[in-house]
Amino acid sequence: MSEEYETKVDHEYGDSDIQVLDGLEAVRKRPGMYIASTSEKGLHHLVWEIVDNGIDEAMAGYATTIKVTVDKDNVITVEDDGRGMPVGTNEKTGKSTIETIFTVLHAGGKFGGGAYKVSGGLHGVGASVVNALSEWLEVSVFHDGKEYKVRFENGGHAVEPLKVVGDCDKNKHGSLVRFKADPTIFTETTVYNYETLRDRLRQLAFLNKGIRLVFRDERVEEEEKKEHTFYFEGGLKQYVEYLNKNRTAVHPDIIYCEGSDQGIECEVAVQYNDGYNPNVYTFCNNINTAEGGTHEEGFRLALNRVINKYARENGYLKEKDDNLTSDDCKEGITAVISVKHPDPQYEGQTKTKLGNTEVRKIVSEIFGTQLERFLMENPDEAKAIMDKATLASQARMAAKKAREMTRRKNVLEISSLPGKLADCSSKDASICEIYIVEGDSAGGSAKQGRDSHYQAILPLRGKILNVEKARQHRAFENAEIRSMITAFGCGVMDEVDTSKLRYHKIVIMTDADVDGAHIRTLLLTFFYRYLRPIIEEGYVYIAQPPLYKVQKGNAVRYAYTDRQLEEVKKEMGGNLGIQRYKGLGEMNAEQLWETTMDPKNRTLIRVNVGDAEAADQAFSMLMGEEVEPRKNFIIENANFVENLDI
Ligand code: TSJ
Repeated sequence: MSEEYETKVDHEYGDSDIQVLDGLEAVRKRPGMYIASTSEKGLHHLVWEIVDNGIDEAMAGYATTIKVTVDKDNVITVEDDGRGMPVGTNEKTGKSTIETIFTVLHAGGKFGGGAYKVSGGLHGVGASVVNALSEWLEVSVFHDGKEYKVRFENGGHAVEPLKVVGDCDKNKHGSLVRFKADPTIFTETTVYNYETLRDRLRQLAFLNKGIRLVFRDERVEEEEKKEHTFYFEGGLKQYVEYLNKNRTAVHPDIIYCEGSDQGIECEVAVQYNDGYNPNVYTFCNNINTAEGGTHEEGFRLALNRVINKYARENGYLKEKDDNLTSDDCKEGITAVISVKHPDPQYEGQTKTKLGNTEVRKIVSEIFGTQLERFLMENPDEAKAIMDKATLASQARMAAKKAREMTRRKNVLEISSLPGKLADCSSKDASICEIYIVEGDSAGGSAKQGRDSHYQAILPLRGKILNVEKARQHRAFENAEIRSMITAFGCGVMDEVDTSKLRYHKIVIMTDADVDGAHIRTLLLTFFYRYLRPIIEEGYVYIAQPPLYKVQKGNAVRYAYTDRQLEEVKKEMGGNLGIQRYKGLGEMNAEQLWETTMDPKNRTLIRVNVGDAEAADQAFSMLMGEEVEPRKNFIIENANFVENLDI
């Protein structure tokens, strides 16, 4: 611990107080340099920064349980049952080790005794950053029947040195951190999101088998929702089971393997379902590597190699047949790959792509060997997988033939814009908007009402294809889908390049009824599956047309919710004419502009899918066949989109 500290701290000043002040003040001045942002996301970052330390202690084998509690006033408590942070004095600072860790930037970067510092990963900013950004923070250590405690206030300064504050059970041991995020830094919100905390803690439990994570939210009234314990002895195996719970598996047993090589741990779980899309989630040191990387490549290589080998040796592929492609092997797969690496290198646009080259071979060998054994030992399951991949291959080849025969251009090669598109005149994508409008009549009003300088309109006819239930070639044959891809201009699938996007706002504008909601979901599903970066990078919005028009004489007001209607009614007094809009088509061009398209008045909702797993769960539920979970989803997760006034 103190060695770590020595290598990191700059000794030039000699006066450690000044360094402390400088360090923490720098964090408070420019929080964006240390945490992702000061938005809701950054707020949750504080929790993960602290929780990671407890996970490290558990991964090192010293703690079994980590408990996270949110109080009514959004104070966070994180507690583990590990060894307890060292209560000694740090030689260099003359202060307690704990005070040093919480006040010196980077001093706590390598906490815990394990080989893998999850806190040294993507967001390893250290406990001192959390302290700097808290109104106050308290640390307790339970050890040898005593509670040691120190409290920080006022920009992260210890109120008094660490001291024994009382006795505790002599068998109790562990560390506890309690803090309140500083509302002058987190100006957007200091309210934690129940689902965000619960879902990430569940995910951490899946990723670290045998570690118990307890989530308690005192803000929740219902006792059964208040506390959740996540504990999975089966780890990733149970994760895949969870991910497939709303899907139909094509083989009962989950393929599960683990191993380690050169100090790198590797764990993989796989199960195929009857859908067409692959769902592959990869992690390094508990961090979701959304851009994939060498672990994902190793997995893909092994999957291809082993499936093709088995298919040839067991007569699923004849001598004359081509090999199954990577896409064939992945159709309908749900897979989670998790590696733990002592020195991860992250690359890519969002630094979520694992770069360590040795990982490719390690994952490929560990997974390949065990997949091969699984197929040999489970011929029934192997048959289900072979049938799945060979069918995918046949469908792919039939589609290719059909394309060649009609000489239809590949969707990626189409250059001319779709005829139905009323484009805008500006070519500056950063100000351009495209409205995807349901129906020709609403499309007509939108075309008339828009500001054609920067607003383009693309009317869609009827319902668009449910891509969750269709193979790729069917999607590319669909006229509505083709016109969206060409209009957006950013490519599709693996080739999406958002720098080529022609509009920085893609606005879905549908009726405020059940059909409208369905079309919206179909569109979002298509974006999610084929154009995911446009959602991830925040280019997709939902327009909010008014539900009511309230009139009194010449005065007209619009209401977007039932509550707003009540407010407007109160404000305007008696003798009102109230019209309920059933669809966009009932508004004339001017009204549509005023209420829904004019940046001065409109409310746009930015689509925010959080992490890929949550989004995928949402889509598979919304679009799947199981009705019950779908109902629950719609009731529980109204926060799938976030409100944004623009
Ligand atoms: F609980 C918690 F998550 F809030 C949290 C736990 C927060 C923080 C900032 C740290 C910890 C934490 C640290 N839990 N356990 C430890 N372990 C140590 O600091 C520790 C204990 C003993 C030894 C040793 O070598 O004897 C070494 C270390 C690093």
